Amino acid sequence: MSSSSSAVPDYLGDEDLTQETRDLISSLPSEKGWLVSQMYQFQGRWHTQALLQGLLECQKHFEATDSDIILVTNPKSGTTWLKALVFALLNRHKFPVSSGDHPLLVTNPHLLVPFLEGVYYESPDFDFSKLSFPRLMNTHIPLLSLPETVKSSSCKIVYCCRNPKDMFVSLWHFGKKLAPDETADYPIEKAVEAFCQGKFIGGPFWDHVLEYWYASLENPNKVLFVTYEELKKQTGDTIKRIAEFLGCGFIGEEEVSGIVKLCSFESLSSLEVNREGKLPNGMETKAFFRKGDVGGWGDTLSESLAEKIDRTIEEKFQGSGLIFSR
Ligand code: PAP
Repeated sequence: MSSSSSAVPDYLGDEDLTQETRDLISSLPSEKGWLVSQMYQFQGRWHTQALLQGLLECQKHFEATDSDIILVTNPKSGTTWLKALVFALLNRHKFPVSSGDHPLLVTNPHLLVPFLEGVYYESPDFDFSKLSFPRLMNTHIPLLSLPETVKSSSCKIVYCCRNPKDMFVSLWHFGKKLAPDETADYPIEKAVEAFCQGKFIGGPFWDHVLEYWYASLENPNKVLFVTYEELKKQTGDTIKRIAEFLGCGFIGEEEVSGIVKLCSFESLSSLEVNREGKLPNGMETKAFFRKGDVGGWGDTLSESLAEKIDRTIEEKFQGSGLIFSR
């Protein structure tokens, strides 16, 4: 499958839509979006047409097994990092983190952990049953749209959430890098407005986060909720929480610090594969590594835009017990 430009991934395009998807989207509410020309509302959430097709295929065909592990995020909330951490954790006996030939040293995390709806769109023939067990996969699919077997099986979900201002800013820069021509004339004020109305890729942001948040409270053996910020502040302790949740057995302090080091922003972003590599869809791997910090939104958002996001977030998360720093 071809990309619409050399850098834009297929799943932001619309070149390979099936007739079934075209028929469906013609009946869905649609909005002109930032980064993608058109977004469609399906089961209450806004999707790009390609990822919507991936989601529909995933709903139809994906069969979860009890040992599966699914990493869930909103885009730009720590997906790449979480993939690296959990891959290193699960494979620590097969690939000791201190060994000089660890797969993460030569392979981008996105190639080690398949992205469900992206794969169902870009490579519909991909055989998930061939993955080694326990299978590790990731998705941005909202809880209510997950394939039935993900909900009915005993598979585990690790959800990572990020401060919305940092997440928005990360996506903003990602989009600009990926599609400079398409995004050049789009004012950030308009993008913030759309984000706060929930009419943004994957949005509403708060619905995505809150449904997994409440699921983690109701069913803590099924869903573990972590944040990018706690991963930053207490990486080792958060890895131990994830390991315990996944039933990984004993994990020594040295192994934990080896994983922290191997998967750190500094380490991953300096590897050749993540500086100069490309994913099969043509995306440059360096697009997944920018600053990797907490609270860096200030260099992109004016005070009034930050205030607008803060007000929205406070209103939407009120009473949930989830609090984001201002
Ligand atoms: P995705 O959802 O498209 O896969 P994702 O990996 O969630 O993207 O987001 C990329 C963000 O994670 C970037 O944040 P920034 O724009 O604010 O800098 C990227 O720098 C950050 N990131 C990637 N790898 C790491 C890492 N190992 N540690 C910390 N942050 C990281």
